[in-house]
Amino acid sequence: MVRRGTFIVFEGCDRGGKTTQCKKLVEALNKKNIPAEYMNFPDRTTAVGKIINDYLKKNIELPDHAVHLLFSANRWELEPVIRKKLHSGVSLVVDRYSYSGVAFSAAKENMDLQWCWNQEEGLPAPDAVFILNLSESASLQRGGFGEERYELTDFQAKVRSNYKLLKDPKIWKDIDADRDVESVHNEILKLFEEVHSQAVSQPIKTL
Ligand code: DGP
Ligand code: NA
Ligand code: NA
Repeated sequence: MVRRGTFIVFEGCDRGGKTTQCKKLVEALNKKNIPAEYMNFPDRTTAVGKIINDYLKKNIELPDHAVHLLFSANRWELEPVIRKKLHSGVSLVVDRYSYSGVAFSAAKENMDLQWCWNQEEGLPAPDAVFILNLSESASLQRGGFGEERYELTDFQAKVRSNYKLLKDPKIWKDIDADRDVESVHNEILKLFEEVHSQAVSQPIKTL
């Protein structure tokens, strides 16, 4: 019998080094002959993802509820792929997921956190969420934000406080992202090994 893969999600505010750390983890696992793949949300390459990209680049405007449903649909359209890969024994290292989704969407006025979360219910649940915590001072040192929607200091502060509301202590691992890339990577690798040894013998849960 093939042992299922482990499902890891990386979360955190923008500029915390999520993408770098995801890619380094996948590389390190593949070197150890642990099959692992990188996935990224929003996946801007799908039909829904193209609309999301236009929205983030401010080419189009959309009502906030509709935007959340699009981001959520983007996760749902890849749900069968996530399940299939995990069942085939591939571990997934996923750059943002429902926690980002809800933290960002609910940071807007008139958007209810529970309503946002309801759209995510039933998606495969990760075995662990690695949250890269970047202090505000370290964040400022990492250079300016880009031009995309949401890349504003006040908005990111709201996102940060929303993450705290979504924290599930059983699977949530806080990681200090103020340190250098290699130190953060080494901690992540250790955490992965702990989670992986448990996860492979357990069924995939749902959100
Ligand atoms: P990235 O390509 O990782 O920089 O992500 C693009 C942006 O999309 C980032 O600012 C976070 C945001 N985002 C991710 N998921 C959702 C969601 O479900 N809803 C909203 N409103 N924003 C999201
Ligand atoms: Na991403
Ligand atoms: Na809100």
